Amino acid sequence: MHARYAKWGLKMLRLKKIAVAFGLVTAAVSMSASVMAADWKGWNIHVTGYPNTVAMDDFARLVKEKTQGRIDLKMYHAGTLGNQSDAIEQVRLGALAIGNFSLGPIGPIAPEANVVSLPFVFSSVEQAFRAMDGEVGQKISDGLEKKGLIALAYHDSGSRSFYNTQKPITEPSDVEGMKVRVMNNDLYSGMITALGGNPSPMAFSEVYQALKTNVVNGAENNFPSYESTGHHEVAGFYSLSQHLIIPECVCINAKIFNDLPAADQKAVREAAQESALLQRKLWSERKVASREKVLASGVKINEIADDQKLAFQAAMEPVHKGFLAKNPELVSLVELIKNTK
Ligand code: BDP
Repeated sequence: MHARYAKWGLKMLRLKKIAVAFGLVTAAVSMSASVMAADWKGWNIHVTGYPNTVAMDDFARLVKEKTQGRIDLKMYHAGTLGNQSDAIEQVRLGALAIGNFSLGPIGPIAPEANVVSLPFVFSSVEQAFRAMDGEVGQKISDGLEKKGLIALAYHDSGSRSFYNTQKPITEPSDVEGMKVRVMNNDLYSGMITALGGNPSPMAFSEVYQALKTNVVNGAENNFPSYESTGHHEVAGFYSLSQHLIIPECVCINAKIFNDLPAADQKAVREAAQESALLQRKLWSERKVASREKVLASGVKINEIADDQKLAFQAAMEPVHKGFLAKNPELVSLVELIKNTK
Protein backbone atom coordinates (compact mmCIF):
# COMPACT_ATOMS: atom_id res chain seq x y z
CA MET A 1 0.00 0.00 0.00
CA HIS A 2 2.63 2.35 1.11
CA ALA A 3 4.69 1.56 -1.91
CA ARG A 4 1.74 2.21 -4.15
CA TYR A 5 1.16 5.66 -2.68
CA ALA A 6 4.80 6.37 -3.08
CA LYS A 7 4.59 5.44 -6.75
CA TRP A 8 1.50 7.62 -7.21
CA GLY A 9 3.24 10.43 -5.42
CA LEU A 10 6.20 10.09 -7.73
CA LYS A 11 3.94 10.14 -10.74
CA MET A 12 2.25 13.32 -9.52
CA LEU A 13 5.62 14.88 -8.93
CA ARG A 14 6.67 14.03 -12.46
CA LEU A 15 3.45 15.43 -13.86
CA LYS A 16 3.95 18.56 -11.82
CA LYS A 17 7.46 18.91 -13.17
CA ILE A 18 6.18 18.54 -16.69
CA ALA A 19 3.43 21.05 -15.98
CA VAL A 20 5.96 23.51 -14.59
CA ALA A 21 8.24 22.98 -17.55
CA PHE A 22 5.32 23.39 -19.93
CA GLY A 23 4.25 26.54 -18.15
CA LEU A 24 7.73 27.93 -18.51
CA VAL A 25 7.77 27.12 -22.20
CA THR A 26 4.41 28.82 -22.69
CA ALA A 27 5.68 31.83 -20.81
CA ALA A 28 8.81 31.95 -22.94
CA VAL A 29 6.80 31.70 -26.14
CA SER A 30 4.45 34.51 -25.17
CA MET A 31 7.40 36.52 -23.96
CA SER A 32 9.21 36.04 -27.25
CA ALA A 33 6.16 37.28 -29.11
CA SER A 34 5.80 40.39 -26.99
CA VAL A 35 9.34 41.19 -25.84
CA MET A 36 12.00 39.62 -28.04
CA ALA A 37 12.63 41.40 -31.32
CA ALA A 38 13.39 39.71 -34.64
CA ASP A 39 17.09 40.26 -35.26
CA TRP A 40 17.87 41.07 -38.88
CA LYS A 41 21.27 41.53 -40.45
CA GLY A 42 21.77 43.94 -43.31
CA TRP A 43 24.60 44.16 -45.85
CA ASN A 44 26.04 47.32 -47.39
CA ILE A 45 29.26 47.74 -49.34
CA HIS A 46 29.88 51.44 -48.72
CA VAL A 47 31.92 53.27 -46.12
CA THR A 48 30.86 55.66 -43.34
CA GLY A 49 29.37 58.90 -44.62
CA TYR A 50 28.46 57.53 -48.08
CA PRO A 51 24.83 58.38 -48.99
CA ASN A 52 23.77 54.69 -48.97
CA THR A 53 25.41 54.09 -45.60
CA VAL A 54 23.68 57.05 -43.98
CA ALA A 55 20.35 56.07 -45.58
CA MET A 56 20.62 52.40 -44.54
CA ASP A 57 21.31 53.42 -40.93
CA ASP A 58 18.28 55.65 -41.14
CA PHE A 59 16.30 52.74 -42.57
CA ALA A 60 17.29 50.56 -39.57
CA ARG A 61 16.25 53.31 -37.17
CA LEU A 62 12.89 53.77 -38.93
CA VAL A 63 12.20 50.01 -39.03
CA LYS A 64 12.69 49.79 -35.27
CA GLU A 65 10.59 52.87 -34.62
CA LYS A 66 7.73 51.93 -36.95
CA THR A 67 7.51 48.33 -35.64
CA GLN A 68 7.73 49.49 -32.00
CA GLY A 69 10.92 47.50 -31.63
CA ARG A 70 9.58 44.24 -33.03
CA ILE A 71 12.28 44.27 -35.72
CA ASP A 72 15.85 45.09 -34.88
CA LEU A 73 17.97 45.53 -38.02
CA LYS A 74 21.71 45.69 -37.58
CA MET A 75 23.50 47.10 -40.62
CA TYR A 76 27.00 45.86 -41.49
CA HIS A 77 28.73 48.40 -43.71
CA ALA A 78 31.88 48.53 -45.86
CA GLY A 79 31.35 45.00 -47.17
CA THR A 80 32.38 43.46 -43.84
CA LEU A 81 29.94 40.58 -44.46
CA GLY A 82 31.55 39.68 -47.79
CA ASN A 83 31.49 40.65 -51.45
CA GLN A 84 28.34 41.68 -53.27
CA SER A 85 27.68 38.54 -55.32
CA ASP A 86 27.95 36.37 -52.19
CA ALA A 87 25.77 38.76 -50.20
CA ILE A 88 23.05 38.58 -52.88
CA GLU A 89 23.02 34.79 -52.42
CA GLN A 90 22.94 35.18 -48.64
CA VAL A 91 19.87 37.40 -48.83
CA ARG A 92 18.19 35.02 -51.28
CA LEU A 93 18.81 32.20 -48.80
CA GLY A 94 17.65 34.27 -45.83
CA ALA A 95 20.96 34.06 -43.95
CA LEU A 96 20.98 37.85 -44.26
CA ALA A 97 17.64 39.65 -44.24
CA ILE A 98 18.51 42.77 -46.22
CA GLY A 99 21.02 44.05 -48.76
CA ASN A 100 21.61 47.39 -50.42
CA PHE A 101 22.46 46.04 -53.85
CA SER A 102 23.36 47.42 -57.22
CA LEU A 103 21.10 45.88 -59.86
CA GLY A 104 24.35 45.19 -61.77
CA PRO A 105 25.51 42.06 -59.94
CA ILE A 106 21.86 40.96 -59.45
CA GLY A 107 21.37 40.86 -63.24
CA PRO A 108 22.95 37.42 -63.73
CA ILE A 109 20.26 35.84 -61.52
CA ALA A 110 17.25 37.95 -62.57
CA PRO A 111 17.09 38.67 -66.33
CA GLU A 112 14.47 41.42 -65.91
CA ALA A 113 16.89 43.31 -63.66
CA ASN A 114 19.62 42.87 -66.24
CA VAL A 115 18.01 45.30 -68.70
CA VAL A 116 19.43 48.22 -66.67
CA SER A 117 22.91 46.85 -67.36
CA LEU A 118 22.61 47.36 -71.11
CA PRO A 119 24.94 50.26 -71.91
CA PHE A 120 23.13 53.52 -72.73
CA VAL A 121 19.69 51.93 -72.23
CA PHE A 122 18.55 54.97 -70.24
CA SER A 123 18.96 58.43 -71.74
CA SER A 124 19.54 60.18 -68.38
CA VAL A 125 19.42 59.52 -64.64
CA GLU A 126 16.12 61.44 -64.47
CA GLN A 127 14.58 59.27 -67.17
CA ALA A 128 15.89 56.17 -65.39
CA PHE A 129 14.04 57.13 -62.24
CA ARG A 130 10.83 57.95 -64.12
CA ALA A 131 11.05 54.43 -65.54
CA MET A 132 11.97 52.82 -62.22
CA ASP A 133 9.13 54.57 -60.41
CA GLY A 134 6.64 53.27 -63.01
CA GLU A 135 5.86 50.09 -64.93
CA VAL A 136 9.52 49.30 -65.68
CA GLY A 137 10.38 49.29 -61.97
CA GLN A 138 7.36 47.08 -61.28
CA LYS A 139 8.40 44.53 -63.90
CA ILE A 140 11.93 44.47 -62.53
CA SER A 141 10.58 43.99 -58.99
CA ASP A 142 8.41 41.10 -60.21
CA GLY A 143 11.48 39.50 -61.77
CA LEU A 144 13.44 39.88 -58.52
CA GLU A 145 10.62 38.35 -56.49
CA LYS A 146 10.71 35.22 -58.64
CA LYS A 147 14.31 34.88 -57.44
CA GLY A 148 13.51 35.33 -53.76
CA LEU A 149 14.18 39.06 -53.40
CA ILE A 150 11.76 41.92 -52.83
CA ALA A 151 12.88 45.43 -53.80
CA LEU A 152 11.48 47.72 -51.12
CA ALA A 153 12.88 50.91 -52.66
CA TYR A 154 15.40 52.12 -55.23
CA HIS A 155 18.48 54.26 -54.61
CA ASP A 156 20.28 56.62 -56.98
CA SER A 157 23.71 55.60 -58.20
CA GLY A 158 24.13 58.23 -60.91
CA SER A 159 25.96 57.24 -64.06
CA ARG A 160 29.19 55.32 -64.47
CA SER A 161 32.12 56.53 -66.55
CA PHE A 162 35.54 55.11 -67.37
CA TYR A 163 38.67 56.03 -65.45
CA ASN A 164 42.20 54.80 -65.91
CA THR A 165 45.85 55.22 -65.04
CA GLN A 166 47.09 56.17 -68.51
CA LYS A 167 45.28 58.82 -70.56
CA PRO A 168 41.99 60.61 -71.22
CA ILE A 169 39.55 58.39 -73.12
CA THR A 170 37.88 60.39 -75.84
CA GLU A 171 36.81 57.74 -78.34
CA PRO A 172 36.08 53.99 -78.32
CA SER A 173 39.47 53.02 -79.74
CA ASP A 174 41.17 54.49 -76.63
CA VAL A 175 39.91 51.45 -74.69
CA GLU A 176 41.58 49.02 -77.10
CA GLY A 177 44.07 46.82 -75.29
CA MET A 178 43.21 48.26 -71.86
CA LYS A 179 42.62 45.93 -68.92
CA VAL A 180 39.41 47.20 -67.38
CA ARG A 181 37.87 46.03 -64.11
CA VAL A 182 34.14 45.34 -64.30
CA MET A 183 31.51 44.15 -61.83
CA ASN A 184 30.44 40.50 -61.99
CA ASN A 185 28.11 40.40 -64.95
CA ASP A 186 28.82 39.06 -68.43
CA LEU A 187 27.15 42.10 -69.98
CA TYR A 188 29.94 44.31 -68.63
CA SER A 189 32.63 41.94 -69.85
CA GLY A 190 30.92 41.95 -73.25
CA MET A 191 30.88 45.74 -73.20
CA ILE A 192 34.67 45.97 -72.71
CA THR A 193 35.34 43.24 -75.28
CA ALA A 194 33.15 45.12 -77.77
CA LEU A 195 35.54 48.09 -77.36
CA GLY A 196 38.60 45.91 -77.90
CA GLY A 197 39.62 45.97 -74.22
CA ASN A 198 40.27 43.12 -71.78
CA PRO A 199 37.59 42.86 -69.12
CA SER A 200 38.55 41.79 -65.62
CA PRO A 201 35.60 40.96 -63.33
CA MET A 202 36.64 41.66 -59.77
CA ALA A 203 35.18 42.43 -56.33
CA PHE A 204 34.89 46.14 -55.49
CA SER A 205 37.26 45.81 -52.52
CA GLU A 206 40.11 44.55 -54.73
CA VAL A 207 40.08 47.30 -57.33
CA TYR A 208 42.27 49.83 -55.52
CA GLN A 209 45.18 47.41 -55.22
CA ALA A 210 44.66 46.12 -58.77
CA LEU A 211 44.89 49.66 -60.17
CA LYS A 212 47.87 50.48 -58.02
CA THR A 213 49.83 47.42 -59.11
CA ASN A 214 48.76 47.62 -62.78
CA VAL A 215 46.83 44.36 -62.62
CA VAL A 216 44.21 46.48 -64.37
CA ASN A 217 44.62 49.82 -66.14
CA GLY A 218 41.18 51.14 -65.51
CA ALA A 219 37.68 50.68 -64.18
CA GLU A 220 34.37 52.48 -64.33
CA ASN A 221 32.12 53.98 -61.69
CA ASN A 222 30.23 57.07 -60.55
CA PHE A 223 32.02 60.02 -58.86
CA PRO A 224 31.10 59.11 -55.26
CA SER A 225 32.48 55.55 -55.55
CA TYR A 226 35.54 56.69 -57.53
CA GLU A 227 36.29 59.11 -54.72
CA SER A 228 35.23 57.15 -51.59
CA THR A 229 37.42 54.16 -52.55
CA GLY A 230 40.47 56.32 -53.24
CA HIS A 231 40.62 55.02 -56.82
CA HIS A 232 41.15 58.62 -57.92
CA GLU A 233 44.51 58.57 -56.13
CA VAL A 234 45.79 55.75 -58.35
CA ALA A 235 43.85 56.27 -61.61
CA GLY A 236 43.84 59.96 -62.37
CA PHE A 237 41.99 60.18 -65.72
CA TYR A 238 38.19 60.25 -65.51
CA SER A 239 36.38 60.39 -68.86
CA LEU A 240 32.66 61.21 -68.91
CA SER A 241 31.35 58.32 -71.01
CA GLN A 242 28.30 57.86 -68.74
CA HIS A 243 27.67 54.51 -70.40
CA LEU A 244 25.76 52.89 -67.55
CA ILE A 245 23.01 54.10 -65.22
CA ILE A 246 22.38 51.33 -62.70
CA PRO A 247 19.80 51.90 -59.97
CA GLU A 248 20.32 50.19 -56.63
CA CYS A 249 17.77 48.47 -54.42
CA VAL A 250 17.00 47.98 -50.78
CA CYS A 251 16.29 44.28 -51.20
CA ILE A 252 14.82 41.94 -48.60
CA ASN A 253 14.53 38.14 -48.51
CA ALA A 254 11.06 37.46 -49.93
CA LYS A 255 10.08 34.81 -47.37
CA ILE A 256 11.12 36.92 -44.40
CA PHE A 257 9.04 39.77 -45.78
CA ASN A 258 6.02 37.70 -46.80
CA ASP A 259 5.87 36.00 -43.39
CA LEU A 260 5.55 39.34 -41.58
CA PRO A 261 2.17 40.52 -40.32
CA ALA A 262 0.63 43.09 -42.69
CA ALA A 263 1.29 46.00 -40.31
CA ASP A 264 5.02 45.19 -40.17
CA GLN A 265 5.24 44.75 -43.94
CA LYS A 266 3.79 48.23 -44.30
CA ALA A 267 6.18 49.63 -41.70
CA VAL A 268 9.26 48.08 -43.35
CA ARG A 269 8.24 49.24 -46.81
CA GLU A 270 7.56 52.79 -45.60
CA ALA A 271 10.89 52.84 -43.76
CA ALA A 272 12.71 51.81 -46.97
CA GLN A 273 10.93 54.40 -49.06
CA GLU A 274 11.46 57.24 -46.61
CA SER A 275 15.15 56.44 -46.24
CA ALA A 276 15.47 56.13 -50.04
CA LEU A 277 14.33 59.74 -50.33
CA LEU A 278 17.12 60.67 -47.95
CA GLN A 279 19.59 58.63 -50.05
CA ARG A 280 18.55 60.43 -53.24
CA LYS A 281 18.92 63.83 -51.56
CA LEU A 282 22.34 62.97 -50.11
CA TRP A 283 23.36 61.53 -53.48
CA SER A 284 22.65 64.76 -55.32
CA GLU A 285 24.96 66.57 -52.88
CA ARG A 286 27.67 63.92 -52.78
CA LYS A 287 28.06 63.60 -56.55
CA VAL A 288 29.00 67.28 -56.71
CA ALA A 289 31.23 67.13 -53.62
CA SER A 290 33.06 64.03 -54.89
CA ARG A 291 33.67 65.59 -58.27
CA GLU A 292 35.13 68.68 -56.59
CA LYS A 293 37.27 66.58 -54.30
CA VAL A 294 38.83 64.52 -57.10
CA LEU A 295 39.42 67.64 -59.19
CA ALA A 296 41.17 69.27 -56.24
CA SER A 297 43.38 66.21 -55.88
CA GLY A 298 44.63 66.65 -59.46
CA VAL A 299 42.37 64.28 -61.42
CA LYS A 300 41.89 65.18 -65.10
CA ILE A 301 38.22 65.00 -66.04
CA ASN A 302 37.33 65.10 -69.71
CA GLU A 303 34.01 65.36 -71.54
CA ILE A 304 33.35 63.08 -74.48
CA ALA A 305 32.02 64.85 -77.58
CA ASP A 306 28.48 63.97 -78.69
CA ASP A 307 29.58 62.25 -81.89
CA GLN A 308 32.01 60.09 -79.91
CA LYS A 309 29.31 59.24 -77.37
CA LEU A 310 27.30 57.96 -80.31
CA ALA A 311 30.36 56.00 -81.41
CA PHE A 312 30.56 54.36 -77.95
CA GLN A 313 26.87 53.55 -78.17
CA ALA A 314 27.28 51.99 -81.62
CA ALA A 315 30.32 50.00 -80.50
CA MET A 316 28.36 48.58 -77.55
CA GLU A 317 25.30 47.69 -79.63
CA PRO A 318 26.35 44.00 -79.91
CA VAL A 319 25.79 43.73 -76.13
CA HIS A 320 22.12 44.66 -76.62
CA LYS A 321 21.72 42.35 -79.60
CA GLY A 322 23.30 39.39 -77.83
CA PHE A 323 21.22 39.92 -74.68
CA LEU A 324 17.92 40.25 -76.53
CA ALA A 325 18.66 37.24 -78.72
CA LYS A 326 19.09 35.20 -75.51
CA ASN A 327 16.10 36.83 -73.77
CA PRO A 328 13.55 37.62 -76.49
CA GLU A 329 10.79 38.00 -73.86
CA LEU A 330 12.58 41.13 -72.62
CA VAL A 331 12.45 43.03 -75.92
CA SER A 332 9.23 44.72 -74.77
CA LEU A 333 10.76 45.78 -71.44
CA VAL A 334 13.68 47.42 -73.23
CA GLU A 335 11.18 49.15 -75.54
CA LEU A 336 9.24 50.33 -72.48
CA ILE A 337 12.43 51.93 -71.13
CA LYS A 338 13.26 53.58 -74.42
CA ASN A 339 9.71 54.94 -74.72
CA THR A 340 9.81 56.47 -71.23
CA LYS A 341 9.97 60.22 -71.68
C1 BDP B 1 29.17 51.19 -56.78
C2 BDP B 1 27.94 50.47 -56.29
C3 BDP B 1 28.32 49.20 -55.56
C4 BDP B 1 29.18 48.35 -56.44
C5 BDP B 1 30.36 49.15 -56.94
C6 BDP B 1 31.25 48.33 -57.87
O1 BDP B 1 27.23 51.32 -55.41
O2 BDP B 1 27.16 48.48 -55.20
O3 BDP B 1 29.67 47.25 -55.73
O4 BDP B 1 29.93 50.31 -57.60
O5 BDP B 1 31.70 48.84 -58.88
O6 BDP B 1 28.80 52.32 -57.52
O7 BDP B 1 31.49 47.16 -57.55
